[in-house]
Amino acid sequence: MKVGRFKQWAAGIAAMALPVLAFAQAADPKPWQLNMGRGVTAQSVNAYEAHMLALWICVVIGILVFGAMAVAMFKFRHSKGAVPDKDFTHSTKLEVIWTVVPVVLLVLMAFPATSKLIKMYDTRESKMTVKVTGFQWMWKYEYLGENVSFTSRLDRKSDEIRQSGVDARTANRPHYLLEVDNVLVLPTDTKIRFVITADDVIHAWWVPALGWKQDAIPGIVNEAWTEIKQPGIYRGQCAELCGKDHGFMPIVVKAVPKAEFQQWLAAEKAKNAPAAAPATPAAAPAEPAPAEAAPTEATNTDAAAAVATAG
Ligand SMILES: [Cu+2]
Repeated sequence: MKVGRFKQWAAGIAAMALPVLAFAQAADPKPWQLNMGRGVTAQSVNAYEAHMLALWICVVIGILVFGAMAVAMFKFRHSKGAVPDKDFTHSTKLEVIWTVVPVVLLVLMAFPATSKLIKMYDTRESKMTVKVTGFQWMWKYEYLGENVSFTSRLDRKSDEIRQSGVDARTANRPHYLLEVDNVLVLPTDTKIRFVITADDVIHAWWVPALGWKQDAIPGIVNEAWTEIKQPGIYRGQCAELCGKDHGFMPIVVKAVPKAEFQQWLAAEKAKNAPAAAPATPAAAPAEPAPAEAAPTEATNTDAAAAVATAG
């Protein structure tokens, strides 16, 4: 009987602990993911480690407190002949302990958290700057000093599905509402500074795999930085309730090795520099030529220009 009950408890505790133990999360959040993701930047790993430190401290405190409660409830109960101590009022020693221990724990957690936060806001020695501007309801990206800029908005297919009224789960769109027409291409292993603002209302630029979110506020320029360690596609969303289409201004970052980024940038510059004016309205849907430089996402400026002129 006793063993059976212990097994039940053990199974329950194991079930609660399992999601916590599932550390190695992928870069992008997954449906039903319970723990925070590790991300792909030093900052996201810092945040993850601070979170895990606090989590494990909470787990230990939880076990001690609930364990003490369980012992008190099961061992010292009326049916076992326990008699309440009617003279007990307080214990100075205990009160000192349960004041000092939490203070010490908080101070211990504050030291690593503060040094991580200071690093997070240090944008010095960045190698390039991207200006991010939030609009209702899209993002504009400018590679400062490079003469490359474009807008990035919800992909047409997601937009069609959401406006068609069909159940999106039946529409077979893998990254429904998390796909854009023009992705933000960034180099890996490069400290990139972001200056972030907005044109109309407050938005917030958030890609979980990068480890931070930053408000985009009209009239104010906020700063952030990133250094992406591994190539890949990382998705995010506007994280500030910014109007009726707040849920439809996703962010897609494509991190590529430095050399590939330079090729992409050169191709973008070449597109922007000569004779950009007459080509824009009709060029977007057809776009035959520029496929060789960066096969997947080479459509950036054409579509961007079309979007810019349309909206
Ligand atoms: Cu927004």
